[in-house]
Amino acid sequence: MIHSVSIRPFPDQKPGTSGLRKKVRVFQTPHYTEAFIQSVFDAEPGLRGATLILGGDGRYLNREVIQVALKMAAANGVARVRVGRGGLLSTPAASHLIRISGAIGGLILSASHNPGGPEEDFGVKYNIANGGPAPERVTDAIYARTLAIDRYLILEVPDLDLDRLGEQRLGEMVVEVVDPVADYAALMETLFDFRTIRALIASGFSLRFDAMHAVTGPYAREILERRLGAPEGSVVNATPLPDFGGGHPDPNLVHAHALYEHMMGPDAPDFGAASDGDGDRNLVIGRGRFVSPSDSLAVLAANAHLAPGYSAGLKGVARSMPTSGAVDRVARALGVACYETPTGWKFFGNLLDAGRVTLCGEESAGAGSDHVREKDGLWAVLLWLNILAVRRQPVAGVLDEHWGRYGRNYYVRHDYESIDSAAADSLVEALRTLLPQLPGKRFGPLQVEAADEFAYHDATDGSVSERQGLRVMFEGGSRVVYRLSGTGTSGATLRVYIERYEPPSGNLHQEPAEALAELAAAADAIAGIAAWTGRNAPDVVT
Ligand code: VG1
Ligand code: CO
Repeated sequence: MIHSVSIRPFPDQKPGTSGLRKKVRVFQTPHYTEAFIQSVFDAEPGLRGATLILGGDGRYLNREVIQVALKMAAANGVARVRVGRGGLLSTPAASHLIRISGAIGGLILSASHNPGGPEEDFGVKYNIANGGPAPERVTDAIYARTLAIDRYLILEVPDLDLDRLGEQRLGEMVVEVVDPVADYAALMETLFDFRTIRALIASGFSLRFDAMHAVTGPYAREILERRLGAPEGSVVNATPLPDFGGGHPDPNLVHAHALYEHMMGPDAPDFGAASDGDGDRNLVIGRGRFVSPSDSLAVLAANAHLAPGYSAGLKGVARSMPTSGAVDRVARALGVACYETPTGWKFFGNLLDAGRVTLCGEESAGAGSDHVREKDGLWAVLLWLNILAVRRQPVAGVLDEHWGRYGRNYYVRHDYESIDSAAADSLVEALRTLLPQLPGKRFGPLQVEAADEFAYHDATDGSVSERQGLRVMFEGGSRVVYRLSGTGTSGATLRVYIERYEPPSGNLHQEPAEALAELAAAADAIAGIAAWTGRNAPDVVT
């Protein structure tokens, strides 16, 4: 029995950097979740009769919203939904399933690195038929629909059994519960030389993968432990929990601190890695050596040809604007194009679809390739392992050689979290006004060369995305970038990205905080961070 439920629109359902993210309590407001899902369905013209992919990162509310989405999909004429067992699918696995199923798209229930639980965050992302996050043209249409919606459609039926593999019916619609790991693991086997990685591990190479109680646990156990032979227990925090064990599943030096400590300690394994809530990010730490995500992207680009899936070389690379220029130097050496896009994976999709780039990445610990249309945490870990297995060098050695050839882009990101939204907007507005006056000004020993606001012109479809970050470039190639986060759920988060290049002949082994101290001081002086936010130090430094 299809019910049409009358509702009034919610004014706050504008998707951010990566879908709609709100407190669980907000999603629990009567009809709130349904209103957003119906808006997605209404904005997708090809939905009726199509296949849809559905899954989430297992956080609090995941199972409930999966049931709602299934009943709404049935009421909206979807022919088939492929849903991960237990309602689980990592973001890259969902992207892959969309592509191999010929699906019209997929709903991914995740707030990624944001914490989970009844008082924490939930999120809904929509990915389109290429497997990638909905581009702005689609998220704009979804948002417009949320402002006008007056009803949603839902089938009145009992809940489905999400834990039984195979097909069930929901009205006219077929629901297929699939193994969330199988297709993804098979894809990884086509890209990487599992035999060589297995031999490396068999020779005593040790690793630790911290799944942070999030969705990647089952994937990492299947691939790293079962297929590649890492001893049981190499994957820690491997069971997805609704509240991620109380932590933030954000793979950085702050929230993955336990892994960092372990990797710097006397019993460190050769290789350490962590992933985020929905499995699309990766953090890589060698024994005694942290790899900044921007450096990781550059190393992967420089060495990708060592893995079978990339032996033909790279067509090009892309990075988000705030990501360091380390990968640009590799692209130059390889003689391939390097694109600079706004923050968020949705901007890479067109470049990947057009065959212009093979590899992409972000400073926030996201890297990926044209194998799916999302960033992919385990993929990056496997590419690292494949590279190490071929080169038979420790992570630190690979990084030292890389810097010795390309130089080092010292890099740090300062996050000021949960600041007052009005103060954050004022800071940005004031800085925007100041930009034209900055060139020529001195801040300590640093002289500003140029300053602008980044706008992206998509070379494949001509679309333009304005206001994607404020940039201040200094003489000598250093820079500071400011932007407001689009994934937070309370107040505003100011991100300040700080970068300085050191040539191969320079000092390549400074502490980043030291190497960037003058720039960080300039970053504060230019934007008046302390004055606007009342904060004297960032909350999170990564
Ligand atoms: C953050 C990161 C960005 C990433 C986005 C989604 O966005 O900075 O690089 O693409 O999260 O990643 P923002 O707007 O807060 O800076 V995920 O793993 O949360 O889906
Ligand atoms: Co994520």
